[in-house]
Amino acid sequence: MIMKKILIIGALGQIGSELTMELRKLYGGENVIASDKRNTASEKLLNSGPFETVDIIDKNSIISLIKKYNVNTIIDLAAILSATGEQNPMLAWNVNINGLINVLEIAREYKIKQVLVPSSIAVFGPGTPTDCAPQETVLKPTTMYGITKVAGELIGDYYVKKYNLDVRGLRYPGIISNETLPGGGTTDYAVAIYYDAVKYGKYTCFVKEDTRLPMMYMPDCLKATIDLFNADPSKLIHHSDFNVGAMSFSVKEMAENIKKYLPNFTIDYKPDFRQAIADSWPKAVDDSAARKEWGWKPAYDLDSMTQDMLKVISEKHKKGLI
Ligand code: NAD
Ligand code: AKB
Repeated sequence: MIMKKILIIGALGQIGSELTMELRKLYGGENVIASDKRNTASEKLLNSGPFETVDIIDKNSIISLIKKYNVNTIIDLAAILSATGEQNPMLAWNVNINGLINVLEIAREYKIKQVLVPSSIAVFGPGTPTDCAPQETVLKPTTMYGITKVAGELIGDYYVKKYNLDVRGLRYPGIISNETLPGGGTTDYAVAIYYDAVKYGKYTCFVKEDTRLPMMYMPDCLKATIDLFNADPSKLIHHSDFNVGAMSFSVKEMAENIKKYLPNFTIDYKPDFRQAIADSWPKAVDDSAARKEWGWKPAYDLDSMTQDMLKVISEKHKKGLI
């Protein structure tokens, strides 16, 4: 078996900062090259393996890393998320689509073995059943971010069929974590609520209390990503577009769950432009294809996630880190 030499682009983001460390544990620090447009890598990341600055729009900057490190696997996490994407739609198109095309073309030209690129519940929109989005359904998103994610899935599957390139992707729900803050998405409220609950005992939410979306805790996100990454290719019917679910709750249910552990916690609501984005996404997803094709099974529910989030964030707060 050939040893994986993985290049992660967008490694300093919410998911990349944790996925990089997890993959370094599995494959060795020197075999996981972290890269990002920013050069603000943490000590932990810098001390555990290589870090390089790269702009996904600049194809040559990626090629030089492929050659320097003999890369055979690329994970593309560089993206402009839904809320920032609505402020700057052309930037979202450029990074999410032109960046991805650079990655796929390089993969084809340099005989890269595998490409992993996440999709999102943002591929859904009006016309998708709202209670539980099926794997195969109407994909007519209303955000530029969602449009780039639908196009990204289609391009990924095109490279599978046309060039026999091994491209894989999952439609992540909102990811909740406590290492790196999320970067400009609509589901960011589900992270901010825990930080503000610990720091201030109150939170002002930018979506209404009955807003219900699919969510996932970071340990499950890492597990889903690595399980799909290592899944037996002969078992995969889908490639770039797996629905993956874990939990689904309203903001009110989240707040009540937090109150179980912080009884004085209060919340109020000031919905902004992100309400319309949240309203365009389904409340839950049907992930039976992921369960069947590569054995997907989440571990965390709302209560176990809340307990862990509050424990970790409270420790950080006591140490003056947040
Ligand atoms: P993030 O915004 O936290 O991180 C993205 C990273 O990409 C940042 O570190 C940023 O500096 C980097 N980047 C931006 N432009 C770049 C460029 N031109 N060149 C190189 N790097 C660049 O995002 P994330 O939450 O870690 O998301 C990672 C992937 O997962 C994205 O494809 C996103 O669409 C997808 N996703 C995330 C979530 C979530 O809730 N976090 C949900 C669904 C899908
Ligand atoms: C966002 O809210 O934009 C992301 C996502 C669900 O893709 N967290």
